[in-house]
Amino acid sequence: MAPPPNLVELYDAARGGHRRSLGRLLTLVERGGAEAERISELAHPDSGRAHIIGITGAPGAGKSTLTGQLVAKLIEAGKRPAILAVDPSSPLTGGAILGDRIRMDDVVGVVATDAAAAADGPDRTSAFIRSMATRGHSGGLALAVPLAVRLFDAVGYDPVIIETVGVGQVEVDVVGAADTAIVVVTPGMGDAVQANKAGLLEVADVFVVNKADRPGANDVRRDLDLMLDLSHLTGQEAADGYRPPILMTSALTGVGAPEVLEAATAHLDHLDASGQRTTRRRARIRSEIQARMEQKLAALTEQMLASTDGAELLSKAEAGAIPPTEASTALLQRLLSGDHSA
Ligand SMILES: Nc1nc2c(ncn2[C@@H]2O[C@H](COP(=O)(O)OP(=O)(O)OP(=O)(O)O)[C@@H](O)[C@H]2O)c(=O)[nH]1
Ligand SMILES: [Mg+2]
Repeated sequence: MAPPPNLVELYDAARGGHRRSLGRLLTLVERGGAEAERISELAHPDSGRAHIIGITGAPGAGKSTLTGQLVAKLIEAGKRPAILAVDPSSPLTGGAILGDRIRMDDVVGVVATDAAAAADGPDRTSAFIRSMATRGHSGGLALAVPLAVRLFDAVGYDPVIIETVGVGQVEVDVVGAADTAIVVVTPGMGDAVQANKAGLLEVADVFVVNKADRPGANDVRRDLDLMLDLSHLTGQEAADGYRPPILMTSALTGVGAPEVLEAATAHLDHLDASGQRTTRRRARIRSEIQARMEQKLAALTEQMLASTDGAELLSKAEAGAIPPTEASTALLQRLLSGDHSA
């Protein structure tokens, strides 16, 4: 076995701009467990600065293409963005990540992810693009994404952009927990209505109607505007009167991308001015703690059921000698008293 990586050295190197070290840390973050927790401790004092931007929308809406354009503009502006592309880990879409990378790299040009990572030297000028698979762990995404974001932030990337497909609660939550949530819709197929159904309307801070080069883009814009009017009427719009802007883009050519960045920055200014940036950060911390506790409790439950005591109570209940309620209460009591090792 290879010796365990020295996390302090890796972290210091990553802070110094060493891409490969950051890549190794991210792999450990993705894996979870004690090393991920140690990385969390190391990153803690240095994080809390970056603008966290979530980008979501239906499959194929152009999220990656748009992200590539945003990244190119950010680099031009002297920024150092990190991109976390969350792969829903479905066998159907698993192959899309490579495509994502290629498309982003096409736009970003020299910022080739793996090539730059392999170049091994310090790098303080380009973007870091990482895709993260969730590997079927329902809790994996909820734990690894927030830690990866904190790590990017701690080693000096800003903004940190998270791309997720807007299907499924966890994905929507991840983006909703960002400082600025960008929801991408496209012309056709009642996309605005779909976004509404997926719960994306409520989390959106900025709307992007991408593929504006296609017919129907103005219809989507109007639909979104109407829905925002309605949510205003029903009291859903934020009490501070912030209304998410609706921007038109054509990500293939980059038309509209600078305006998206301006809107994201304006939204961050609004959060700072209204004190809501703190509120969002608190909500993120709370939900990460909750996710971590739930995951540990689930693991302890498994451990308890596999223990001698657990197996005994389990087989009693299975044989009908005691009801499942009694078995679960007894096991929980033992778990909470810390007695789950046997
Ligand atoms: N016409 C047109 N096509 C676009 C535009 N933006 C993206 N596309 C195309 O739409 C397809 C999907 O783009 P992606 O950027 O991969 O979309 P995505 O939302 O990241 O897709 P997933 O990550 O697979 O959900 C690609 O073929 C793009 O070239 C646009 O503004 N106009
Ligand atoms: Mg994509």
